[in-house]
Amino acid sequence: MIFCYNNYMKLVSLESYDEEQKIVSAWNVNSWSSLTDQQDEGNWIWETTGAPMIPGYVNWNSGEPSGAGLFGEEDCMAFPEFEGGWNDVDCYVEKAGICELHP
Ligand SMILES: [Ca+2]
Ligand SMILES: [Ca+2]
Ligand SMILES: [Ca+2]
Repeated sequence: MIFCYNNYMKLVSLESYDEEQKIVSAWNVNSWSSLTDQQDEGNWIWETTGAPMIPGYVNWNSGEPSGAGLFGEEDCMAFPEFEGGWNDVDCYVEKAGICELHP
């Protein structure tokens, strides 16, 4: 997300339940994260850190990631959605983006 890069930050990566809860309670907004499987469908990577999702913290809603976009494969992860966890969504949808400082 351009806004983040312009401010020396990157789109948020969630390393733990604790981190996610702090972010959700601070901003209470449906936001993009840096988790994406755009490069390789089904292979989720935190783009900001380059870390693969597995092994690591995972909080998908039940039935997600569904890869069920009308015009795409839902390659970007947004949170919190529906049950409060993660959902894969088509990347062109407009949402807020929470940035994280990565010096
Ligand atoms: Ca983080
Ligand atoms: Ca996908
Ligand atoms: Ca989905």
